[in-house]
Amino acid sequence: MNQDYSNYSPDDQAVWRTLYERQMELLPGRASQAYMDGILASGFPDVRIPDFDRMLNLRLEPITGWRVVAVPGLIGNREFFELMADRQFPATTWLRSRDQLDYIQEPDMFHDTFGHVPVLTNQHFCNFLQDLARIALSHVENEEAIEMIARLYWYTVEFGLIQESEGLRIYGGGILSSPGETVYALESPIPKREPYDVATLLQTPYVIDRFQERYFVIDSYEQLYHSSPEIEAKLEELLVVSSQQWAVGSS
Ligand code: HBI
Ligand code: FE
Repeated sequence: MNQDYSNYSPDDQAVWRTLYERQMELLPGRASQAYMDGILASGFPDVRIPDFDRMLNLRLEPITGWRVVAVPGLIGNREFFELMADRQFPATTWLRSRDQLDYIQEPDMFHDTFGHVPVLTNQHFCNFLQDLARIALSHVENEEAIEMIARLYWYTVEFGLIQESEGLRIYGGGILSSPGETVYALESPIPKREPYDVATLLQTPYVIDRFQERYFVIDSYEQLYHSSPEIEAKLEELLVVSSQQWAVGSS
């Protein structure tokens, strides 16, 4: 599948521009430095819908070797992780409508590209993502394993926070593409904000239809990347425990 750029109507471009300009007002001082650097480096400086091949991939590939590839929408876990193990980030090509500006449940092109792509200019983050995809592929037939990996993915890649020298910042694409949650995630007294912990994340279910109640904070992208071995070990351990419980349960 390819992104057919000529398909975008003037109204699509106008919706994108509204989303882009509103987020670019909010993100300085709230988005991770890696994101703010990545926005420019990955070719977003103007307000048009990004052309995956002519704008994003031309800049992204030389930096971390990653590419954005067009997919029709949510794809199966196997295909999803196979793409990411091959340094290809799946992005939808459809855009939310004007009456969905504030929040949509399924990731659209604004979520996938504006939200996720800029941090793909950070090598440690990319290495973490590729490791996570490889771990997922080695357990891709095990639904419980995939559910635990999806949780860790959710609380990092989608809704992760990072403690930087200037203060608490956002790197999760699900927050960065949502005007409401961008402010809520850093400033609301409601959600809990806890240190990144592999065992906790693998075992913490998540909600998809409202702002998060818990956020997890990393100290650096190196910390994410260096946690890959612990993710693999803890996942294996939890799967053994669960199979033993199952065995006991059914004996
Ligand atoms: N497909 N296109 C797309 N984008 C996603 O973010 C995505 C997906 N399929 C599966 C999925 N995410 C989640 O289940 C992963 O966290 C496993
Ligand atoms: Fe996403």
